[in-house]
Amino acid sequence: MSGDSHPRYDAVIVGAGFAGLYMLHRLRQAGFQAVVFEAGSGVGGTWYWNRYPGARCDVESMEYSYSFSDDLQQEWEWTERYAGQPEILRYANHVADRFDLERDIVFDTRVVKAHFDEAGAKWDIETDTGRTVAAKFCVLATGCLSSANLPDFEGLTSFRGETYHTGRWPHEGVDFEGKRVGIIGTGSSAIQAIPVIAAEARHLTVFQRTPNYSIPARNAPIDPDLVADIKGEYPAFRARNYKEPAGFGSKIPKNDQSALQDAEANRERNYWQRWERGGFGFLSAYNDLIVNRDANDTAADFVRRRIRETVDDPATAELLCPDNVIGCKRPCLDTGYFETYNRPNVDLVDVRTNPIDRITPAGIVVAGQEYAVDCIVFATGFDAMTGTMLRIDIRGRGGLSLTDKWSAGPVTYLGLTTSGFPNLFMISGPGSPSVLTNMITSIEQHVAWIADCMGHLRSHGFAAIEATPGAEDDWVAHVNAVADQTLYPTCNSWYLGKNIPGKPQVFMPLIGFPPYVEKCDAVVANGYEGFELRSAGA
Ligand code: N01
Repeated sequence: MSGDSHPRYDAVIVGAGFAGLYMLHRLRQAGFQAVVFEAGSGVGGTWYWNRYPGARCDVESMEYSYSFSDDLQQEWEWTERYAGQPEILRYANHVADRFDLERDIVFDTRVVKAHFDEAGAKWDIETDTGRTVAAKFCVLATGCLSSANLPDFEGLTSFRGETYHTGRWPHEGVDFEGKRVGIIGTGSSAIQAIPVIAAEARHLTVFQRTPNYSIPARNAPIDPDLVADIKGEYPAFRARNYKEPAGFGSKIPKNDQSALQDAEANRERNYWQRWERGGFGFLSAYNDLIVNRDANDTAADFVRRRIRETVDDPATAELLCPDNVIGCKRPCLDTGYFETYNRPNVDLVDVRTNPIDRITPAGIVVAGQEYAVDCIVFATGFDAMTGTMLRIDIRGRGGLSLTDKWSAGPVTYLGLTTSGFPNLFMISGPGSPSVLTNMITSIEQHVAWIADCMGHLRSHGFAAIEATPGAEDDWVAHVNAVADQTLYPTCNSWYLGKNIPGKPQVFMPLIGFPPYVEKCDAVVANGYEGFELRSAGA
């Protein structure tokens, strides 16, 4: 690709989710010319695609929103403690309108190639609609959970009924009334969808490979007093959240004590209070739940007892009881999930002991038995964190492909850049806290860092910035060392790539938001330490 005769921008941004929208806004404010390419027909990213029944955020509404505009955060009114997908999508559209973003977004257009032209110090970018543009910078705002994972089940294409993936849900919705539905998977998406589908369908069969812990969300109409309190001091509230390990939850009561040092009766009371409050605060009950297996067992055991108490049929309850570490796979929040198994129209099928054999024209076969269904919902997750980037043919200096560079797992500096790929930025990339935080908080921090970096290059006359291999190696070692101090690497989670056959198994996100922010700030304060800044022609 030459790109020389094609439109030339300061930056191409890939994706118009929360990351791409804010990146565009920030770059415009800084006087850069940017264009966004978006595969969907509208803004919203994750919230544009994931329209399955029951889809809802599990970070509370007053926190899962942009902080960059005080007018925006003061004026927007959330209706529930946790916003549902339609409301979050309305919010994304409101932001796009309010800041007049759509005029620089090209919809229904997927970036398929991004090649770095060393001589021209620019990225040549090609889309699936045949557009070619050039830009000094390329920003991947592609989302951590945007490449749907559809396992390669034998016979899948022979199925006569409809199939759906939670992450690619039809915009017009699906009518399950009178239908026999099969759902494969019991992750966050399924745990939200199952109670809603069960209430509508004639029959629901859940195919479960790994049982999951889930904490009640206790969703409710938003408390107007809480809204007034937060809006009375929104910037200070955001600043407190910024200091939290996951960038949210400053209102959750903390307890800097080991679970093993508390008396059993106190511990039980503590877990109960948090269970009743609902939400992620359950996992903040003690300071060692994610680092000490014995401590973790006390919380895991509490949840297993709640499952056994809730689910009437003892055999189903046992199947639903997880035996791994609580919190090392992404924790789930639910509304009536375990209760759903008491409905007469819901069955649970274990596909851990006997994996799904195949799909037939009429249903799903496990251990030689066919479960007849009219439609199948694949709640089978995503090729997380790297999948979407690697589906683009990205080539850096010397034609090095990102796929080759990351063949043993993603390698980045700060989760923002990767050496060999000058002027290429990732928002919430592997090696950054991203999926272990409130995504919008992480996105805002990355966008600000990237926009400031571009401003620095412009004002100092640099043509390119690139991570040094040494800084990158040290960073990868750091991300692994932090993970190895915890129980996170012990589960078959998508954090490790274990959900995708053949994917290299590396713990991808960095644990701990505040130290990460300090590191990013220190890198800048030390003159972009760990990066090489090049002048034109150098
Ligand atoms: O996907 P998942 P998800 N045969 O990967 C199973 C975010 N999110 O879409 O665990 C049988 O968690 C798989 O089984 P196993 C959140 O970060 C947020 O539910 O690999 N089963 C698992 O049960 C979340 O973590 C929100 O053994 C197969 C399921 O499919 C992330 O998105 C809501 C299989 C996939 O679970 C992804 O969640 C929703 C096979 N071949 C999602 N392959 C909120 O904010 C896979 N499975 C609330």
